[in-house]
Amino acid sequence: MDWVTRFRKLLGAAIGVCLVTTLSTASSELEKIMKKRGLTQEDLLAAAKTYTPSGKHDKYIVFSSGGQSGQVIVYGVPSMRILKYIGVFTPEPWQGWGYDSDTKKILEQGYYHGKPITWGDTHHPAISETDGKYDGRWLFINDKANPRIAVIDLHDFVTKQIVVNPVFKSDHGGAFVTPNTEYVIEACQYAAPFDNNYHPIEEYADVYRGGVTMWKFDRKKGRIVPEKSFTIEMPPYMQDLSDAGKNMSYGWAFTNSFNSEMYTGGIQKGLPPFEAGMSRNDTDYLHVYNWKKLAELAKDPKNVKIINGHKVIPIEVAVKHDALFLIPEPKSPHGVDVDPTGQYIVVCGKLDTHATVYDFKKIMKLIKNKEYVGKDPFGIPILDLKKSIHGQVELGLGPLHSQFSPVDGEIYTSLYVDSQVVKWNFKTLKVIDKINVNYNIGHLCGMEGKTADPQGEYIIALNKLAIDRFNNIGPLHPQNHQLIDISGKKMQLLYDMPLPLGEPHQAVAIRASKLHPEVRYPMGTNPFTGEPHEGKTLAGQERIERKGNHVYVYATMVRSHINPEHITVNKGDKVTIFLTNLERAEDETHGFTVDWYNVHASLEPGKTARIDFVADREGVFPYYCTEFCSALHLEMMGYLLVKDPKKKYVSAQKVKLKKMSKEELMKEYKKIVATNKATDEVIQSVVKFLKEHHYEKYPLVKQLVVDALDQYGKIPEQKKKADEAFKKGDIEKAILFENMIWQYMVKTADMGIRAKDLLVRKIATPMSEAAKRGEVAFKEGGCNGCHVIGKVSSGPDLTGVLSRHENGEKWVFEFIKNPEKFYNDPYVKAMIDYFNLKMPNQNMSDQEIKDIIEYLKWVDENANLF
Ligand code: CUK
Ligand code: CUA
Repeated sequence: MDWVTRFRKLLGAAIGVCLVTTLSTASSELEKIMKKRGLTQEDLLAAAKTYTPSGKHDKYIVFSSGGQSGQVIVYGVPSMRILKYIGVFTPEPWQGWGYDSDTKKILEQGYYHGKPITWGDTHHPAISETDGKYDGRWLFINDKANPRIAVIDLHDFVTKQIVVNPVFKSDHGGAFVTPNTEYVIEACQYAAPFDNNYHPIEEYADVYRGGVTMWKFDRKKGRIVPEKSFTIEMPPYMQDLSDAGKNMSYGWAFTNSFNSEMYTGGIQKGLPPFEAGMSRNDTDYLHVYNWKKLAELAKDPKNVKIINGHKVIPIEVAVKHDALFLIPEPKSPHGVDVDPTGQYIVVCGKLDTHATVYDFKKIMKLIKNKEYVGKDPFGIPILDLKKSIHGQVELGLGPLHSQFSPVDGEIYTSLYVDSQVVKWNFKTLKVIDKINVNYNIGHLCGMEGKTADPQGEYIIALNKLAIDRFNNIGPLHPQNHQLIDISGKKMQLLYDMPLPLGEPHQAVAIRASKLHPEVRYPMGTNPFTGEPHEGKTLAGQERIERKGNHVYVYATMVRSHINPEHITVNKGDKVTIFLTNLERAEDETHGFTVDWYNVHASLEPGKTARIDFVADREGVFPYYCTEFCSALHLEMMGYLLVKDPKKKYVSAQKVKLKKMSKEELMKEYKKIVATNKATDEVIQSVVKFLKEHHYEKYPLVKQLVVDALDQYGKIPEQKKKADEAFKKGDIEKAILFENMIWQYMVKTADMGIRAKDLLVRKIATPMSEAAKRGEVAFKEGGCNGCHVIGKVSSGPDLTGVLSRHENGEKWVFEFIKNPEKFYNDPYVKAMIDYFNLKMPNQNMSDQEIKDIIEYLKWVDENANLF
């Protein structure tokens, strides 16, 4: 009855607390470690600002592009702990992403001209906004290589949609959202013909085009609506990054470019390469366009051309309606960032050492007065650079991207060539501070740093190169995300995080408090529709159905079995397996795979998934759960048996199995029934405790109790089956069902005890620092090997021990210090005889013993809880 004893022990087990040492011992210990590891005071300060103790959570959540992995990386700030890789454009095996039929469908949405694409070049994640502030509901990200945009639901951190751009052949300036997420902006990068035909490079200026696609987002459905989306045609200037105006500049958007030269390369013909021709002019063009007006225009068929089934607003139409303008910008710029008020638009030079600050008010005045300095070859009015700007600031070499802080005018810009972050003021046009980063920073990520409500506190430098920062792991190094504290006057570098998925161009950070993800799905949900899955299967509904040569399996998974456990099909059959995870318990995910068929599904609590394959090979194929979900996880399996209908099989049964006698069976039956009874008593005592102490008042405890009772609720049905079998005289079967009951009890007790521990922590009197240390000493010193608080186990219960002896504290102190001296004391001798064990000398220090006594005092104060 090992388990029952274990639960009894656990029941009384003391609760865990973190290690706290006195300040003086701590500081000498600290000095020792500093010396040994060569740490400075500044290092310690940095550590204190990032280190996040076990169980503590981060203030900010970062969504980083996963670069060429085509995924999104989720991590916390300030801890820089990676929390998740979200499968987006490419298969992600753990999540079953691309290995079950439901997720394959999403990946198929991203097939480019019908071709499966299994990689992506993600650049810019964007969080959905309301009034220019993050609302934490959706995330968007682009794939530059195959112009696509993905929609990720932040209720479950799962990709729900991929759309392919119908006219572009690459994109870069996306995903960016308009202030109420009306549209998701996707700007083209490499100009190409909008149709899918051959056009010689000599026709570049005539046929090749760039542009910006405005993808309409339906917030209620959480999906992009392609029919309501449109593209604004633009000259083949190689549009680059974009940003939407906000507040004052709401309704407008800005996209820069780097090839106003319309240079077409030709290195193989003896011409200078692209890089020379594209950076020839001193200026390129910032595109300024009124998306709000263009969206209205796009509704009228007169104003659009339909290309590849998609609405395109021609340049002439945009110009005619005063909705598209150009302003020169210093050569080959990169980032364009709108400040929180919407008045200032900061463009970084890349090849120019300056940042240029445009003033939206000035731009609007020029537009209102139709004050143009000319037109480009496509007839787009050009505004005067000098008259549009607030000013320019020399920042350093290779300025790329910018982020804002809550301090008025304060802005942080990355310097790629200088490997620095520069803090400056875009209003006063003064540089304030610079910090070196390692090395070659691209984007930088502020906390909500590009919203109308930037939070300041930190900047993350997203460095392209790591060079010497980490252990050498071969020629391909990780990328380096560096956390910088910007709360003080000087920026302080806090932490280096190597990112093994490159190249993560951009990351966005949001306050964790703004995210409200679910921990489970309503039972039988298809996460991609939010509706009950076609294959939703509840307990008792498991079945195998055949329709012609298509076999449908409706299966369930719950700790620790898959139902059904045998699936027999004919070679050549199509097989569909629907799987429902019946768990309600938080984090009880099961995985599912079948040998050889290259399928895998991740089944989070409540989810239903579908798997399809053709049973094209004869044989025996084990299937099993791929998550270590319980102690009997390895037993969570079954067999797919594929037989060839054309073959005759001869029986191979030769092994004679020894049968148990009726008496032996009865003995085993009684034993398991008794175990179940004892376990149930333990469960009932926990339930009693929980009820008496009003567990329902504590949401976290309540959740655990609900999870526990969910397991417990499965017992009556099993009991019925056990009793029926017993009545029929099938004791063997009755034993098996009783065993199943015991499994459910173990799971109930497991969670019930966690609930009780948590509850005790909530209602007990607070522990003094000394008592906390005492508890640690009690556990680490091994006292709890024999003494269980609240229970008699291999040694006496210590509740009340301090009042059991005259001058109790002194007695206990002496006894712990020198137990040997007491072996002949009549009381101690009686104990030794009773337990057949002697209290050993644990060589505790005086301080430790004193702390343990403080702990025992706390135990006595809370004796009613144990
Ligand atoms: S880009 Cu990579 S550093 Cu794609 Cu936003 Cu600038
Ligand atoms: Cu379910 Cu392992």
